[in-house]
Amino acid sequence: MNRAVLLLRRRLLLHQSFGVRWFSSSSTSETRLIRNIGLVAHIDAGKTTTTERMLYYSGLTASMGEVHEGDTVMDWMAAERERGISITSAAAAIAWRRHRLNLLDTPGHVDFTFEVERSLSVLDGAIVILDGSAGVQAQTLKVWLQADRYQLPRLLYLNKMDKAGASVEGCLESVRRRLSVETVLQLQLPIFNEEEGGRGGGSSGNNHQLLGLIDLVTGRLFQWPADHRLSEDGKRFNVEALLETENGEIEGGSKTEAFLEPSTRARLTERLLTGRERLIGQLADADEALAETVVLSDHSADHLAAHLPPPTLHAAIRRCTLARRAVPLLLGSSYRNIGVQPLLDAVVHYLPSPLEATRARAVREAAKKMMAKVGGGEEEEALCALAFKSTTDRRLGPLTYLRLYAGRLPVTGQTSVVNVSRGAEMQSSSVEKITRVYRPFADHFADLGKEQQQQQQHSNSSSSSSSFFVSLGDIVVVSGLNSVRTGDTLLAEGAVSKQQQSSNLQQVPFAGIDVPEPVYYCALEAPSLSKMRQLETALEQLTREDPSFQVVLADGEGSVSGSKDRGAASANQIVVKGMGELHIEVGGGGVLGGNRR
Ligand SMILES: Nc1nc2c(ncn2[C@@H]2O[C@H](COP(=O)(O)OP(=O)(O)OP(=O)(O)O)[C@@H](O)[C@H]2O)c(=O)[nH]1
Ligand SMILES: [Mg+2]
Repeated sequence: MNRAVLLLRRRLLLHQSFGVRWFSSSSTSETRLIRNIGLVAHIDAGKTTTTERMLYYSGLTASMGEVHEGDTVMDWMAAERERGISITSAAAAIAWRRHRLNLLDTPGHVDFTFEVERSLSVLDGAIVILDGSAGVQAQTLKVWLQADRYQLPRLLYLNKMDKAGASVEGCLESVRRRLSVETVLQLQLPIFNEEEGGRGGGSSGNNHQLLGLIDLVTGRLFQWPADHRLSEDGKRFNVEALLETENGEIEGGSKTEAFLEPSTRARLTERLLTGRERLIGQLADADEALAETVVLSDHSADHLAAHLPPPTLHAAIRRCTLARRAVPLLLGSSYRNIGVQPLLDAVVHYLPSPLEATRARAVREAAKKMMAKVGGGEEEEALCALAFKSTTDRRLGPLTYLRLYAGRLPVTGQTSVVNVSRGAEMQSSSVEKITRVYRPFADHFADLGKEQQQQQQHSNSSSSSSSFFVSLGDIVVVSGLNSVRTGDTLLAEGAVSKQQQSSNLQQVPFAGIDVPEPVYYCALEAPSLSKMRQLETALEQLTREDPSFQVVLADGEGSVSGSKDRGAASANQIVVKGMGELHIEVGGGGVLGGNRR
């Protein structure tokens, strides 16, 4: 392991209790506290930069990674660091406000669209990031439509608000026009230095320096000190309440007493009230319960803007977001460390738990119905999981990423599962054993079974190890499933009768991932026949890990492994299909190096 990787490891603060404190025998109480969220956007909008801040502010990392420094946790592959772009979706779990956020940082480049697709297929909500100076771009539209297909509630985050050309109005206009979103709920106003009058900010002579945000829901101003040492890289910021409303706790706020000049305070409060009045009007149009509150209140719009309590607005925004009647919009500059904590708060407040997500609920119901039909006689709700990614870790071997749609998964012992998508194909048996369960942190995996045993030894607990489970709705990585491929559905062995295990079962409705058709082809030639087998094995692994990468023999026959009977002229030729030149180049990596023509 090289020095840079060791340093990176040190930055990751995987304290032992992180995973274990989430287990219990209750199947749904933890599920309510889970948010499975993807960051999706056009290339370079700032997904990885934002995710790095999320890891840091949640306490998972001791320092922040930067894409241009090549030291991020999420862009961990050598090719990602060299090129400064994300190539695979990286997963990491963080704790925020007593919730667990399973984050998937997806790539924005069009060639890696399958990474977005497989991520969205298992998520319950998304943060769509825009470059505040560019608005909606080609790939923004693409990921938006993908999220529509999976019925995902989402937040919009206008990043890069520090750039000179950034404009909230311009972005709002392009969101309405290009994404056809009727109701965008702007929840914050940006504060730039030309209007700043407090003592906490700095002045650089640059007229477009983003200093902070006004939160229209809670009526507070958040201001980040310009000196990043004072702000501990954005961890600490000043908070001033502009309205006399009941507010909840503030995560990361360091100073809550008044720090603004009276005239600045009056001007910002005026802006807040105008924004709040507009927000309440939009919510009253989109949400019946809030409309009723407004109608019954007997107060003027001005009065309501100043006095409507934040929890009433929170609840209305949440209802509208979950029902996909509206999309909340937040602002910031992740690179300048401004706005990420309020974005995390918004994830907890407005995006659904697995119990509330439309698609996840439908899959769970369908899985329960299917298990009732093929019944192995399990009384409790049995495990149903979707495999959405396979990878090979140098240390741990083949790993499978799972999203649990029904039941729960023990973290110790072995769990036998039936691969219902591949029952007929698998010659010996469709049953495989999950041997270990991990929580992913990009390319690092925390063994939950080991953590649980250590914790038990520590506390001298007498409770049986089998009472620790990964909850319904969670996302984990497991080992032991060597035949499982992306998109396969797994059911607990006990939920499927012996007879049914060897027959061809149907997929659980809604669980599955669409693989896009390849659009770019290239021919490969092994340098010699003896190298051919090596090349085929490497390509086999590649297609298993990335199904949008296909391999066809030059004579047009089937898969790599079916390559026996070829004419002498094409004996060492293979056609590789992918989503674009970059996909083939990085997907092949060392495997294809120099062989492309
Ligand atoms: N000025 C400014 N630059 C930013 C901001 N956020 C990110 N960047 C820069 O934008 C570039 C791209 O950032 P990334 O975080 O890699 O973007 P991404 O969306 O993850 O990119 P892909 O994964 O490759 O699609 C980097 O150079 C960042 O430093 C911001 O708020 N302001
Ligand atoms: Mg990225």
